[in-house]
Amino acid sequence: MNKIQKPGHGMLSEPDASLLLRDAVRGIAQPSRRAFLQRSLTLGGLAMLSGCSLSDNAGIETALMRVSRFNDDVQAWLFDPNKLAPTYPDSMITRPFPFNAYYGEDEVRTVDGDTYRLELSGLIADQRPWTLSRLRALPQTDQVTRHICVEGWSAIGKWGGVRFSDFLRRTGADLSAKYVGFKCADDYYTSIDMPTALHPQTLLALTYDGDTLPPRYGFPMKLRMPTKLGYKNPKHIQAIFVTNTYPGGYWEDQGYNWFGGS
Ligand SMILES: Nc1nc2c(c(=O)[nH]1)N[C@H]1C(S)=C(S)[C@@H](COP(=O)(O)O)O[C@H]1N2
Ligand SMILES: [Mo]
Repeated sequence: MNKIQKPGHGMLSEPDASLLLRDAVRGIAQPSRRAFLQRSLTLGGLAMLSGCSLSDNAGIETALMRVSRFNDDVQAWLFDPNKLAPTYPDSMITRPFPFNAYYGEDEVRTVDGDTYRLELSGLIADQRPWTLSRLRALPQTDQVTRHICVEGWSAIGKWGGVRFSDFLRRTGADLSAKYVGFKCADDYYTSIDMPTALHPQTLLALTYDGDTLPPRYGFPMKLRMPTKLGYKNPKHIQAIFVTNTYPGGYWEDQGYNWFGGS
């Protein structure tokens, strides 16, 4: 792929890879499938599934890429959207938490919080735009979860904000619709399935590690889903829409699989 490799966090160490495989397997609902994967999804199993040599970090990275490109049906079968992703103690938070985007950190978008309005469209009854203060006035929750990027790194972080299911219900979104799409302040966009949108760990995140979400992590707001790979988690969200027409995404339209389950 044509993403620029940023120094510092491009590679995954072997214990890190084992950890995220263990987490992924724990997230699988059906005991028989879980047992099968617990046997096969070791680093050796990953090598087998992906056909990659895992003798070095570059190999692990390529293997994770290939596994993430499993077609959507296979991923939907492997990753149950009703299951909770693992959470971690604050002491395990990765510091500093890595930055990633399709551009470098010197080009991070700055959004003016005072004039910011979240736009809603599509199959949503109440489409009044939201100010940041109205979003902050909604009930908030936080969680420490692992973010996994297909570029081959993972990191644990703490995000706080509004449960997305609460937000969708409050705005009268059609919860029987297929997709929720996101448009961002940069040129990024992505979309998710409704079951993932309604997952209890899917947050409209307004804070990172207890403070206002900094620009590099997506100020004023990002969608945080521990059940999806990094590229499915849009930062700098400007507009949200609910639709039955497949909306695609920035990386998805370049060949990344749409389901992107982790
Ligand atoms: N708006 C926007 N959101 C984005 C991206 C982006 O380029 N623009 N990159 C995605 C990818 S690939 C990753 S891994 C995460 C990185 O989030 P972080 O900077 O909080 O680590 O953001 C995701 N969301
Ligand atoms: Mo990513």
